[in-house]
Amino acid sequence: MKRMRDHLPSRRIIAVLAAALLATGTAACGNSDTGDGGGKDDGKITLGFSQVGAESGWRTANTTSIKESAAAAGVDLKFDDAQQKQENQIKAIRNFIQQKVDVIAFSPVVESGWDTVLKEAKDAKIPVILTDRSVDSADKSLYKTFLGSDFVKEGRLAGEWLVEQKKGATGPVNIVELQGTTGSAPANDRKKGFAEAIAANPNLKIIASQSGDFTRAGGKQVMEQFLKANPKIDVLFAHNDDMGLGALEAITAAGKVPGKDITIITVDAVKDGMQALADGRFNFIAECSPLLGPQLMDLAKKVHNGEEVPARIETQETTFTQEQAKAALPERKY
Ligand code: GZL
Repeated sequence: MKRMRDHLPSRRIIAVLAAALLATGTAACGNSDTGDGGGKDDGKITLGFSQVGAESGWRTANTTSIKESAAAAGVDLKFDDAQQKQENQIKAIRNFIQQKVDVIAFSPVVESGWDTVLKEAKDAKIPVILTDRSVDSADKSLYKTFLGSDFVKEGRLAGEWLVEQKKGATGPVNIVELQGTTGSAPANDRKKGFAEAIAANPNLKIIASQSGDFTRAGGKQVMEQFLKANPKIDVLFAHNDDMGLGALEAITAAGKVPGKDITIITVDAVKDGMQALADGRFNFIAECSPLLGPQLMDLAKKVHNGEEVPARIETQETTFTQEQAKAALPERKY
């Protein structure tokens, strides 16, 4: 049988070849979503972010920083709020893998239980960035970097201030502690740093310590229990402003004067906490900055491009007394 092409005029052959090339070209373009993430050909990177939740003023400020920075950096942000549940974060990360995002970032609600899903991201060749909170995975290859605070230092600064304030104490100084979310890096580390610092003065004793889950409601509820069970409370150390603000309601309802009858030390320095400090209802705050967005976007682009980044990037923070809060309040961004 004569082969077809022997009968086609040369113009036809060129048209057939052109159509074939075009089809191949289109197919190649359509398959560009080759698991190298995004599948976008507009040069924008796609970042999947799993947020802890919306439990505190700090978290709200952190979410705002991330969303505004993504928009400013031209990063296509896929944002998920896990409502403080680890299973929701794991689900979100799996969705990001399915969607073949370019980079995954998240703030792990608790330290443990991440190796399996982080291995899935690694197998999918999607780099992961930890922000704000860290994980206790032994395998450091499961993520590219950690961006956030030194929580042990925050706890230590809080404790050192108290040691200085109470160095003249002759009798026991009874401390109650409102811990953050059980199992979370900030709760574990702030507790550790504070306890190490107050060991310098044997009069300083933690007589009760319980989680208020970083929320105002939790802080109020647990402080009510502390007040019922302990007639003499001299100091409250709350792992964040929000639990301290909730505790204020319980302290006042118990007929005590916050900032005077009970010295109150917190962490974060969000606007409402700084206002309580300036008003004399709090006594000292160790700052924890939520403004991680700009650095996160820069890191996301770098890891997507395969650039080397430091294993750990710590935010610069300070502390505030009542006088310092009064001076700083007008400039506070969050
Ligand atoms: C700390 C952050 C903590 C804040 C809380 O980096 O993870 O979680 O201190 C927030 O206010 O809920």
